[in-house]
Amino acid sequence: MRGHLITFEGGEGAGKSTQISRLAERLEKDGHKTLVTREPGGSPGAEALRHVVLSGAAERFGVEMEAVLFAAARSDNVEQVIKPALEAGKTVLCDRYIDSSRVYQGASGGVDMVFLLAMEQAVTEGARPDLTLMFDLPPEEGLKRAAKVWADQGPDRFEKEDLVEQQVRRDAFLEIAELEPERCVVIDASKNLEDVNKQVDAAVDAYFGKARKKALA
Ligand code: Z5A
Repeated sequence: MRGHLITFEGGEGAGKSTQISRLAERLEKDGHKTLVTREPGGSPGAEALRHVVLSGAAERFGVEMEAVLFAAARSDNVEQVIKPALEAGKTVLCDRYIDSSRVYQGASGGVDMVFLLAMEQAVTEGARPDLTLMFDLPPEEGLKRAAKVWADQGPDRFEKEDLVEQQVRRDAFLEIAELEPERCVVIDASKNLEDVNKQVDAAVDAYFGKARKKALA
């Protein structure tokens, strides 16, 4: 029995991490064995690469090199963490995944999409997202929220970029959601916490409802 892979995508400060923790708690209470992971990172090998890509240490080697490093980190997380959890029937909640590469390295970084999708296909074999929640928020608001978090550690390599770049990314996430409506649900992340909780719960409940029907058919 394969478990379920739910990914959380969107711009900075959109509330993905907040919602993942809350949803994980709720799903556990409902009896789902749940595993939370993140990208870049998740497995020990991928966490080692996280520092390299987010510190900007690889920036001078070019966007293709960064794209390959993100894919290498994903490959390790998929093999060491995500696939074993799915094979054990767990629900995996992943903070960023393939759409972040398509958006940050592809739409905004300019890396060739054919190259990116080939790497994506190679490293996610058997671990394609079943449901993707796209957290949509005007970049100005996302940066305001994220700035509170940066007070401690400062912005990372990608958070330093300007609002025009952030808007390109917002549009690119929304375009993916439009092109792949069977797996993507857009969450209006500008709403208050209670409202966002409700949107996330509704999307996840609808997904599990459909999955149950499919399993019985
Ligand atoms: N990246 C890439 O380029 N290619 C890839 O393939 C992958 C990633 C996988 C990872 O960043 C970076 O890597 C990311 C893209 C790149 N860079 N950027 N930018 P990360 O993991 O360090 O951080 P992040 O994913 O961008 O998350 P974030 O900035 O921490 O935001 P968040 O998780 O979406 O938000 P949050 O931490 O839950 O909330 C932010 C604040 O807002 C916090 O104070 C909350 O209490 C508050 N909040 C949350 N919800 C609300 C609502 N509804 N109202 C008001 N305030 C709220």
